[in-house]
Amino acid sequence: MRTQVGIIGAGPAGLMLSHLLHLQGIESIIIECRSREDIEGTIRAGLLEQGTVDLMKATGVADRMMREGHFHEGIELRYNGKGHRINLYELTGGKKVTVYAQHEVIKDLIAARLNAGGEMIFNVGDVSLHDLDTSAPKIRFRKDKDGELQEITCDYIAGCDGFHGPSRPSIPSSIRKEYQKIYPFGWLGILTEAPPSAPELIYAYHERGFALLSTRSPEIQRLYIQVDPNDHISNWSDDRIWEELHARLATRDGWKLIDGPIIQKNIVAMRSFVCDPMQYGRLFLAGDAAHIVPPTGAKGLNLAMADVQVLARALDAFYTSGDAEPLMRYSETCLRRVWKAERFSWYMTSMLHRHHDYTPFEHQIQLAELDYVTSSRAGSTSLAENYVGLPMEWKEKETVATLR
Ligand code: RFL
Ligand code: PHB
Repeated sequence: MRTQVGIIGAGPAGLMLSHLLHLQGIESIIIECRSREDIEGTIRAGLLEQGTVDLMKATGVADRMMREGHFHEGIELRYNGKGHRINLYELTGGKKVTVYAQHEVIKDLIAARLNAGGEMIFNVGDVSLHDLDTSAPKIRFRKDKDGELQEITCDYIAGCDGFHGPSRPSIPSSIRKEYQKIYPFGWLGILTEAPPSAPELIYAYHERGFALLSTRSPEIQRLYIQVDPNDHISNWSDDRIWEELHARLATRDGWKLIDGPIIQKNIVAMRSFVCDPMQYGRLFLAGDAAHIVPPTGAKGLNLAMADVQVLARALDAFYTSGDAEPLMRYSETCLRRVWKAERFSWYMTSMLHRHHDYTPFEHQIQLAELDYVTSSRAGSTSLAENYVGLPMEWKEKETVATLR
């Protein structure tokens, strides 16, 4: 097999990249180790930045999101039994965030690729990358996990295979610098059949630990609580989960959390991670393959979408005018945004979680930080600007150019 861009992984990064390349007349093949049903059913992210929504709209994959998504103009930060609204819309000059589940984005992108005759091979096994420092890099894999070995010869390879995929380790370790922080807490996430308890997301700091109230639809809600990352889900009965949620989200003004049957629950660990550079020879990493953020800032999927926009534009420059400069600068361009999202995600995580190793002094500093961001216009504007998503790098450049 031969293609222009071989894409490993059918997550948001791989699927959106393939979609963007198609719109630019560049062909690609996606290979994915899981089944279509599996990736379309995996519960993960829920919050899309304005830029991600704009991208989906501009490229014709937003119809269902516009009908079924929830558009929020603010979020609430809750601590000491009181809620404080951050008016994202007003503080950012009219930007919003959208709640629309990641697996729905995946379904929409797969449908768009199939409609356009795009090639996606699911259920592959034994994926490996070869000849990355030549002009004909190759991907080898087995169809249906253990079928015959197949090979795709490509002009370029996009490693969109998430944190555990084979792409990043294919960059020689002598070239790769990795930055990492492991947090001493995880999130227990649930889906529950209940109506929404609040019109907007609530991020709560409580001495028993962080809690987050999010939504999915008028009938299904998504909630999270901070737990020990090594804890086992079997230790968490539904009653125990609700008891914690009620305690951590309680206010002094009679607000009521509406509970219901829990239909899904799991625990995820939290880390921050960056791989620098995000490219080697003709391999380009995008999304979780290159960087991980803790979910408190809701940035992971959005960063993946930002990376592939940079990559699609760079590949377009190469194929239309032979200009390889944007490809050479891919890593540098992406990492500027990545580090700012890393900073924000780390900041939100540090501010909102209960740190069991903190001294009483440090707990007071945490409360002072919450008081500052919720009472100072400068503080809440900074949070709002980062939360809705910073502008894309080339847009920043355009702004600088206009100012000159
Ligand atoms: P993905 O989604 O992990 O997709 C990678 C794909 O590659 C496949 N793969 C392989 N394919 C072929 N061969 C191999 N050897 C392969 N190895 C792996 C995998 O099967 C998979 O299909 O990476 P991508 O595309 O970079 O997308 C990243 C996002 O999925 C991730 O950052 C977000 O889910 C993070 N995240 C959130 N991001 C947001 O922007 N907003 C949110 O509200 C948000 N909430 C969250 C989150 C992540 C969470 N968890 C589960 C960690 C909430 C949670 C709880
Ligand atoms: C979600 O709805 O899953 C969600 C929302 C906001 C976050 C993380 C996850 O920060």
